[in-house]
Amino acid sequence: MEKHWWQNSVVYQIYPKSFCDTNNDGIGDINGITEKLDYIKYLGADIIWICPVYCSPQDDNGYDISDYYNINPEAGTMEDLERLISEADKRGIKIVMDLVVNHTSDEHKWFVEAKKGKDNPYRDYYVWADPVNGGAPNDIRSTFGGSAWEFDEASGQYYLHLFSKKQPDLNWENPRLRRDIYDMMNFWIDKGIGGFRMDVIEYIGKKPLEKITANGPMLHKYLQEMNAETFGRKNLLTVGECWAADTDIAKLYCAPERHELSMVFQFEHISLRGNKWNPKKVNLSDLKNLMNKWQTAMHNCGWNTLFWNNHDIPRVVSTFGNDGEYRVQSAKMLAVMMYCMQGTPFIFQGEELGMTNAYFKSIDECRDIETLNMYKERKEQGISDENILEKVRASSRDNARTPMQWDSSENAGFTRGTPWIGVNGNYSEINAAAEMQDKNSVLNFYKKLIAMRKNHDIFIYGSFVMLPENDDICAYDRIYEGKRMRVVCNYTDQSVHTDLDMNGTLLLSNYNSLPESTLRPYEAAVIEF
Ligand code: TEU
Ligand code: CA
Repeated sequence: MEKHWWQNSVVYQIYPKSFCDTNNDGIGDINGITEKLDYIKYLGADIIWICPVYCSPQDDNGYDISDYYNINPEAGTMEDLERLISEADKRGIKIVMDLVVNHTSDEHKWFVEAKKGKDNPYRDYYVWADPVNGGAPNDIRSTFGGSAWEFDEASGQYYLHLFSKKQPDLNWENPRLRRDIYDMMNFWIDKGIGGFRMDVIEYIGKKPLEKITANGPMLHKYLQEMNAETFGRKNLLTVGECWAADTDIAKLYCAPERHELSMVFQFEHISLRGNKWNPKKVNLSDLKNLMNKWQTAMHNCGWNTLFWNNHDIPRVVSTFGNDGEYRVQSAKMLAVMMYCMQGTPFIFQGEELGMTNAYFKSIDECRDIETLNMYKERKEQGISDENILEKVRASSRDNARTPMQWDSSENAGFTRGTPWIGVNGNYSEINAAAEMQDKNSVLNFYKKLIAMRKNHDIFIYGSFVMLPENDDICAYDRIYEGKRMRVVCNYTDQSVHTDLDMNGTLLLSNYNSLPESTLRPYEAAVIEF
């Protein structure tokens, strides 16, 4: 397979609203990202994906865009963004922008026009349908609760919204809409960005009246067209968010000869937790099966993303690890297990500090529309506050969205104003300033791990062999040009026995010594043979 710059890169994902606030209005901003570029450089990441900073009424924190060509005033200005791109460039860092084109805000001018009537030229930019038996066209549900169809009094038709009512779905069957999207993408490409992360891109080929949402019949035709019309010859990183992808579907997106995307986010490992609001602890054998499946299936015919966290997912150390006694050890172990595989790592802000879930005490501390809608629905069903809060603590997206913990000063150094969402109470212990000083911190471990990846091609190009260990241990080899690298992880808080050969050179360990036949709790090591 042809080599690409994004294969040996490491991405750092930023949720701008919660990253760093420079004007003390309580909301993180673009200048806050620029201010922290040296921190990202210290960590060793060389790509930054920033969640949406475009004009938006913020019904879904920027995933409801009202103007693709301008920056939301709370986030800053276009000049700020251009400065971020050029300052990042000086440090060898590329900026990947979020592309949200399955839907817009209902305040986008296209939708404002579309609502004016059936013969408005923008009507067909969105998905409209007549009532059926006096009600919604069918029973498709919105991800954020309730019907995905909203009635429009004025025209007597329904419009589709797979997310909130304020996020009407775009109609990709309309070639004029597609042209406008491609022009917008080229506007951003011309600003010198490094690529796009494509929000719920799997929905753009939808056939809602046939109840097809993800993986619709035209999806890949549109992506091939998009590739040809925009980033195709520019050597950018493109990554699609694809909750419904299995390995065969993933290959359709990223097999090189198909000219679609560089890679996709697949969520099978996250989905092992089961029901969103009723998650279970994932057992290692299921996880290992998935790792093996993806690593083997994509080798030489696609490219994987490697991630545990993003802005929609609770903190990995609290879900797959142990955020109590073994917080530091388990955070490091999970990093080794994930980021020594083949693929491009995506590290979500704060993950490199071992930041934990928020343990909200009241629903008033939450801001996320998905969480608040769920709360309201369940309250109406008579379910108790305590019962709902338990679900929120385990699964709310707000777990990932509490402010970045920079230091031990008030509000964790995120803002000197009032933060839009409260800071996690553990910031005096868990913060970047303290971790930079501590050579055994999670942060410095991530830094070492990233440097190790960059220094050994085997992590980028090597093949993958899962070793048949018991279900407390995850062990795999990477093999490349006659060399072998062995990764060994204890997934439990107990000592566990292994007969694995670990007699090689230690490259990385969370106990700072070669493992012995009894692995210590959450012990992880990378050994070169
Ligand atoms: O997420 C897509 C998506 O399906 C998620 O809403 C997911 O199902 C949910 O978060 C699980 O709790 C993307 C963005 O990442 C998310 O932030 C947006 O809210 C959503 O699209 C709509 O744009
Ligand atoms: Ca601000």
